Amino acid sequence: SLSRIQHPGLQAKLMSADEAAALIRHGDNVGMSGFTGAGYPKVVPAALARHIERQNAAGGDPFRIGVWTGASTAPELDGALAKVGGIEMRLPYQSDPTCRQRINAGEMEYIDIHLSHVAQFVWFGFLGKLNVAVVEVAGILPDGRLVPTSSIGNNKTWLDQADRVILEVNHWHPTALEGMHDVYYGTALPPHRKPIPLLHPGDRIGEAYLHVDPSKVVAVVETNASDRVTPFSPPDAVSQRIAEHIIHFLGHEVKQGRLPPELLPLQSGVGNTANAVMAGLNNGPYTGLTAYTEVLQDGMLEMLKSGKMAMASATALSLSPDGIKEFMDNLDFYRQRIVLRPQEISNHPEVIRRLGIIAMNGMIEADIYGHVNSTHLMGTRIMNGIGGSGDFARNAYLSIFMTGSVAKGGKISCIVPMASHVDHTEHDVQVIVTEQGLADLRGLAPRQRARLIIERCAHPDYRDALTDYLERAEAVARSGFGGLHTPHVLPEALAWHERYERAGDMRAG
Ligand code: 0RQ
Repeated sequence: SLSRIQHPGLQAKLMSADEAAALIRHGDNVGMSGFTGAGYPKVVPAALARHIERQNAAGGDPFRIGVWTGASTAPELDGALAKVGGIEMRLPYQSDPTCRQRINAGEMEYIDIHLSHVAQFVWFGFLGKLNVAVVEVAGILPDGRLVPTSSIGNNKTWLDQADRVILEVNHWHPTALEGMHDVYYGTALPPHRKPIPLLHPGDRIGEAYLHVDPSKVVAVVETNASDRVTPFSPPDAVSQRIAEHIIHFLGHEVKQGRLPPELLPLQSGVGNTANAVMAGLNNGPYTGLTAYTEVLQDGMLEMLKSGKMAMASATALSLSPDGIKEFMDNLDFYRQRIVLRPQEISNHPEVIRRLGIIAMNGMIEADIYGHVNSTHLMGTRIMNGIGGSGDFARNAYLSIFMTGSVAKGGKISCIVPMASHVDHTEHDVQVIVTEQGLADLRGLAPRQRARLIIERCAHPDYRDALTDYLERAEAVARSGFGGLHTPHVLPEALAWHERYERAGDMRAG
């Protein structure tokens, strides 16, 4: 087989992961490839972690770096570096248990950033200098252009902005990926920006390859290792009910003439619930569907396969082992139906607003007025991050948030008097869905929203307590303390969370 490294100058830079990792220094900001477990470097981060561990064991100076990515990666990257205390600052999204634990223990800093903002924040210089890029690619062409992998994320920006570049060429990625990507190089800085010429989810507006200045490449490492693959559990009863409510609602919108029969491009978040909604749509009456999303999971792959979905745009694939096999076995089919783009385009507010996306994202909790918390448990502990949910929710045609009505076996209500952290304000949340039902909040004022959310979405165990809270809040306002627009009993607004932290149960007793 042809070598995957066809540029002679870059072939001359082949070395081991350990040698490459030794080129990263304490204090460097390192831009790594990787998005939801796809296309992250597989061996250099682990080699760096071993190096840091040895240095720590020898009692040397602390060695810590900034780790910037597309989104979440895998245990070999986030897990390995967090475990040895090697991360000073992490951004913009993570979902690794060790990372999470370190961040919440105050041992590691983390900035949670809208995924569409990251590239431009780096171009603007808002985040400081990017010193190193560690980017996984599927191959290097004779002229030095790079064949992207199962994700693009922020790779274009890392390769442009870093002083030193380390490439991991992973033989596991099929060469037939070539041609699936669309890397838009027309981004400029304000005040010189022009409209992004993307009018349909399938439009190709850029190039199939990433560019790098070969003189910046300090190392090339070869690997042959799989992306992180997580099997999906079959949809549980709660996810299935949520999916049914959403599908019923979309059907109603079509009947009312507010959605075309083929709907509008779908964005779907990560996880089992999102996957269940896709499975539901795949069994539904719709054809000619499209997706303009950031992560493409198994559910969408099945819709492409069945022909219900005509095409899908994303920045990363996040497939189960079965999904990967299906994808690899039928790459010629999927290459004509999937476009992978940089995340500043997959999540671009301009494009999302223009296309009119139906956004469907998971949440941790919502309050009675419709403010949504996607990121923090009990207001203080980070779970993952806002990811792209804000990019889509604010700019979507329809913004839907979903969760089970309770968590931890009923000890937590996911509908609360006041959200303990707000990622999406009432202004960006049009529909809330739980297995109990769906609240369509469009055109409703705060107290009307509250009554509908309690009636439709709250679990029966918590419904009376929420109604009681709302009524007492109204009484407090009527007695002269506060307003009736968005009434609260302020000293009680977060009492449910406080009770859970103290007693392990939000229910009074
Ligand atoms: O914890 O596993 O320890 O029991 O939170 O809950 O129900 O499995 O939810 O997997 O759908 O994730 C918001 C985290 C939901 C996700 C979030 C506990 C619960 C469980 C997970 P355990 P579920 P999901 C595109 C869009 C932000 C990013 C985003 C997310 C765990 O959807 O990260 O939308 N979203 N990106 O027990 C305390 C509550 C709780 C709670 C659930 N109210 N209080 N704990 N849990 N509700 C993708 C990207 O941007 C990359």
